[in-house]
Amino acid sequence: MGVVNVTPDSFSDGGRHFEAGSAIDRGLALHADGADIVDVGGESTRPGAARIDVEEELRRVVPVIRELSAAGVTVSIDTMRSATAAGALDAGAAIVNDVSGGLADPKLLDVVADAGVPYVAMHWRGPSADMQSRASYGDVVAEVCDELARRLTAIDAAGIKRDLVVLDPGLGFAKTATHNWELLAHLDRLATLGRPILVGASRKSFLGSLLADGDQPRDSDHREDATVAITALAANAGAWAVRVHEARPSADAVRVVAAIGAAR
Ligand code: PMM
Repeated sequence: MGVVNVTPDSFSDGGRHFEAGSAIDRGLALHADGADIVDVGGESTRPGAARIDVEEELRRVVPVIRELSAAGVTVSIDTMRSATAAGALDAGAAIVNDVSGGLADPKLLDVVADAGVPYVAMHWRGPSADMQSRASYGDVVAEVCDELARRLTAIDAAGIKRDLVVLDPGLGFAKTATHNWELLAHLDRLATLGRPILVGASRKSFLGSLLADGDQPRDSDHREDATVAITALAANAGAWAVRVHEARPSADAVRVVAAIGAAR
């Protein structure tokens, strides 16, 4: 899954694809580089981010989704809002990627149920503005599994077919670096929920901390090799997809893992 953030302020690619034309070009390039899905988002979820209104979110994503889906790209819409999900599906999006797992806007689950499309439910504890204050766990893997299991119950109740649901541990969302590493080390336990797993580690700040030079975190443009290492390990652990800013290196890593798997 390749990322196109049509935002002025996302932490790693904010501002680079804020004009529809450049966002469309980026989506086409990700697709050509091996992304099976292009994830289009109009609202930044970086820690501390403020919300934008729904009209602005739609204004950002709809033209991009329309062009990419017309060009044959499978598009997911990255949104927490039912109205944005509905507008994006009308414009041709095929998947809804909801970082709130249906918690931010419960009507979003109804939109997904009516459309009968695949749904990515991410682990989330609250809005980005103050989410890091919720990064408190006894056993992070057990609690993320429990909270995702509760989301599955709500998703079932909304009438979304189980076999259309993908789960995501939500790295960096109400999680410290230690929490992220614990979750990556135990993807097998997340898989016991019985659904495919999406991993979104690409360029996140825990990689900047890992690769820091003294107390200077590695900047987000130089976290790609570490991102690809996670792609290989996640693929080897059976992840369904990784959400990444550069498609080619991760697509290559997935092919390496598949070749070794086939030889095994
Ligand atoms: N991370 C971000 C945005 N959307 N969606 C899913 N499913 N999983 C994630 O980990 C995730 C996401 C934030 O990263 P970005 O600012 O680079 O898009």
